[in-house]
Amino acid sequence: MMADYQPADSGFALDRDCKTLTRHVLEQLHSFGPEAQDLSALMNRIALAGKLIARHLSRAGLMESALGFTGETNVQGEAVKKMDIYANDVFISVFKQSGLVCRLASEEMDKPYYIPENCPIGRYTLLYDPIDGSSNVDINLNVGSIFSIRRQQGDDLDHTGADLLQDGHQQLAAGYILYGPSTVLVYSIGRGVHAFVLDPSLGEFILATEDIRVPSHGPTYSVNEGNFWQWEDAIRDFTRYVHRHDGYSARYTGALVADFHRILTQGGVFLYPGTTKKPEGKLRLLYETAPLAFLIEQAGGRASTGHEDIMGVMPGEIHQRTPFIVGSTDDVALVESFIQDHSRRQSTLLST
Ligand code: AHM
Ligand code: MG
Repeated sequence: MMADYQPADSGFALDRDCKTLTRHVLEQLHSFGPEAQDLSALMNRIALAGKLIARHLSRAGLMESALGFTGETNVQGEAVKKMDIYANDVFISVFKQSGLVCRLASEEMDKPYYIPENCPIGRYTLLYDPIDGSSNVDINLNVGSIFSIRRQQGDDLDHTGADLLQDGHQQLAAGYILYGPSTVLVYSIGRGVHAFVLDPSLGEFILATEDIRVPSHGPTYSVNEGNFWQWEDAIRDFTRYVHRHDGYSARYTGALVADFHRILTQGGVFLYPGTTKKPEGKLRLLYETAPLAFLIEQAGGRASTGHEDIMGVMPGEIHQRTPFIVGSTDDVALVESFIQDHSRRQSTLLST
């Protein structure tokens, strides 16, 4: 009689249990029902966009017309890079044939982009920042893509996306893709935060870390100190505090996704506060700060404007910006304590 087959414990065996993104999403939802199938298909499409963008980035220095500026400015008045447009269009084209998403909204487009053929069935909206940290693109440093999925509420007949003016709790899922030494996809559907690494030889995102928890305190503070004299006193006092206390290190890459990834995995705090030129800061609520707030809360951390939780902020318009303080609970609380102290002192001064 033949013995039962035993897989060899050798070079032929898999390095690890190769759990793909699709399988992970379905397992998370404990269901093969329509919503679970939709979310899994949505994540699959986002992964495809990530692979296409990663491939383009890896060869950009060898291609004509992949790097540099287009000469246009976007709705925010920022100079647009060719890579911003490439990545924006990649997301549109992968969702065009999906039947899942009726519209996409990104910081590169004035108004949401409609895919009319999907609208009768596709009741989801994808909000995204196609290339976050685009100043890094031309010098071969880290960049990312940020995404968030919301259910479409109503018909949005005038196509302005007015139903998107709701707080971060309306997000069904959020995440980012970090284009670094390896391409990493981090996502949450409200059941923890999970990281996948792209195995280029398989063309698949494979589970690397499940249920990431951000430490309650970490050594990193991440902020553009070039803006020091444009900040309010409270933020200046916070940075003076970390300069004078042992155990803090400054790390700032110029790409939010990269800086956030460090904080998510090792703890600490990232800040982009308001400045005299931009009192609401630089980062956009719907495409950047609300998705990352969703993730950090799922990982046990916090995201705040300094006065309220980011998840509770109601946007007044789709491209609204917010000050952003995100990371470990203790470190976010420390920044907030400086802001609250200053507010208290100001109101005492005003009342005397
Ligand atoms: P972008 O999405 O247009 O690239 O802008 C967002 C980026 C973030 O990735 C980063 O944290 C920040 O802008 C850097 O801005 P600054 O150069 O003002 O520090
Ligand atoms: Mg951008």
